Amino acid sequence: MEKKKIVSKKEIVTKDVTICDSTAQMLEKAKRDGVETAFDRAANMKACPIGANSACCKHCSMGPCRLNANAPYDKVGVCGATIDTIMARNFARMVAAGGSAHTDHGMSMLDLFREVVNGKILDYEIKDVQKLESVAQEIGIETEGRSVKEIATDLYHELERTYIQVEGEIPFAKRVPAKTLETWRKLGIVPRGAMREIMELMHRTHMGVDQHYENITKQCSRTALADGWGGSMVATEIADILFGTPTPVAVDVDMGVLKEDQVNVIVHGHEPNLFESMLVSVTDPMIVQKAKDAGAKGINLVGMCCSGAEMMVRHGIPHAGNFMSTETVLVTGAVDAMCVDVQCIKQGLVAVADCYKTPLFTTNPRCHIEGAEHIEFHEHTPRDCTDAMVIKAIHRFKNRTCEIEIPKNTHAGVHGFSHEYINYMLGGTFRGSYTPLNDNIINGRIRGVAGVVGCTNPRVKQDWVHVELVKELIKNDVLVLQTGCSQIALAKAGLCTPEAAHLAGSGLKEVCETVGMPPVLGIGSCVDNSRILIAASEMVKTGGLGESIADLPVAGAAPEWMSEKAICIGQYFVASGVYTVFGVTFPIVEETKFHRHLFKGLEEQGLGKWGFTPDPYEMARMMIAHIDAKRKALGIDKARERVLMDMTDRQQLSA
Ligand code: NFS
Ligand code: SF4
Repeated sequence: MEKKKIVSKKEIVTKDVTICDSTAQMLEKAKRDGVETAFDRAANMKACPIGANSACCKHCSMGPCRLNANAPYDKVGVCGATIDTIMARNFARMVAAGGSAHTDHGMSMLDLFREVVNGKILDYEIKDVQKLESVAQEIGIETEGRSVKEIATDLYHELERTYIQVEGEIPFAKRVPAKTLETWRKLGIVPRGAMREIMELMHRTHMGVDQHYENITKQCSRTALADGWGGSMVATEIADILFGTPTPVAVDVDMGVLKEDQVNVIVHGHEPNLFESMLVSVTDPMIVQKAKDAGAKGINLVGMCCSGAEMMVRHGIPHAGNFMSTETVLVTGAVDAMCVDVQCIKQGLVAVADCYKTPLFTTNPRCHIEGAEHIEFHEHTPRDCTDAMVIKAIHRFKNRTCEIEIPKNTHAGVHGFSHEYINYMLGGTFRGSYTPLNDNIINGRIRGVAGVVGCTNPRVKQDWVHVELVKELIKNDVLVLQTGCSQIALAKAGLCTPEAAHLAGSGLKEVCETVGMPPVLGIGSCVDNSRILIAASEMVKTGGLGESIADLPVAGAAPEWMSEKAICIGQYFVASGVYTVFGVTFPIVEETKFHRHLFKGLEEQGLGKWGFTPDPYEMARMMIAHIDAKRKALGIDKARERVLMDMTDRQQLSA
């Protein structure tokens, strides 16, 4: 293996940067091998404090203008823009970029769906007809006595509006609880098509256009909602229709899923079409034979990041790790190919892959990386790309030269709790229902529901904030729903098993044991956060917990966020009515008008609000306090006291 010179000066202490044993082990090996990762770079790259506050503007060449937290509040840019305008514009552009990523992903799914329905793509098919029909019915498409093709054609045209519609409300606005929708209408933030909203947001944040932070925030919400209830939701629903709706499945997570005697192929990224085709390639008997001829026992397909999470919940494909483990997994030397598509792909992968002679393939026309080999993926002929990558992986296996060290850690867990399954699991009859969930919230066994989601980030100890936060929440009877890299963090900590119920408070524990479910329900990828929105809507519609999403005893968190997508997700949860707390850092100066607007003003308008703390225990406290306040407003706070008293009484009796 070729040594690369480390340019970084400050050495990292592995136990300080991650609680993932495998990642730590590989960071030690990386040190020995002279390989640098984002952990090293984070230690040696001081974050710019002005940028961290979004207090700089480079929207025109009269600047760039730098204001900062310590400058007088009335200091303005050359054009006169205030710090509130500058922060709001920067924040808005994060929402626009993040929303674009999800909606473009959703649009790719819709393109694929159209070509499948037209019969132009034959390698994919509609796998879940029941889901097709239920989604169609929900948005007013007649299904009775009609063929799959007719329904699918109508559904395609209807969902296309999510992106290109110039006027009117997006189709999934029909899923929004009436009172929440009424608030959006009053504020003028019901999304039209995503393309229009993103375009308008970019226009309004241009130099010399929208210069009122409140008005910018409105378009921010509208754009974010076009993602949550639009782009992301379409991505999820179409993926379910084409590839199947997830149901609970036992899966192994962590780097121990790599196998020394097999050809290891990792798919990392976001869009499931590539991964689905790869699944077919690695099970093709002719290709498997080629692997055996090369001396391998077989081909081992493994996922990472969000596409990994999607394949894990849908097909039980093992998952090797989250965002901050994508470089370190290559340090094992055991990866024979890493195949990526879009989003969260660190450019740093190229250098690490190069050190271990692991081929790194880009596949999407939107994402080339200098130094990586590009084999373009075409949905009309998907196998051309995925077969070629596997063949190259087999070649690499045969010619492995570097030392291989695979951390021996795997964690079995149950994942794949789609909102449909939660319905069924708790309903327990032919007809699923959210009534038992609502009942358990009303009677206080479950205090509330939290969505804990999002990235990992080398600015904080990997996985630690996620794990500590979730442990606190379940200990306090808060049921946790999870997606993305956060879900992988908790899976590695062993919390995605029914046995983890013993870590839950007495009420939640009782529910988990009765149903046989973990206290932490893994749902899938980041676009699958839309499933959490749907679950929240169902809770409102089921009754007893208020009239809008803002009334529910729920809260959200992205404790180790890093991407613009995360900001967009946060904003769509907030605009939907959810208190959403972020960790790491928050890109806004405190005690400014814009900060007050996000953290308080939006709630006064009937939406949710933002919160921030890097500390997991404080985060849990803030979320639980919010849940308790909502319980009180609903008049169900007393019920919980009774349940807890019952519990103590019972314990006293049995003592
Ligand atoms: Ni979502 Fe962050 Fe990326 Fe997925 Fe992971 S880093 S915002 S969780 S892989 S998108
Ligand atoms: Fe400076 Fe205004 Fe130009 Fe921004 S838009 S760089 S604040 S002059």
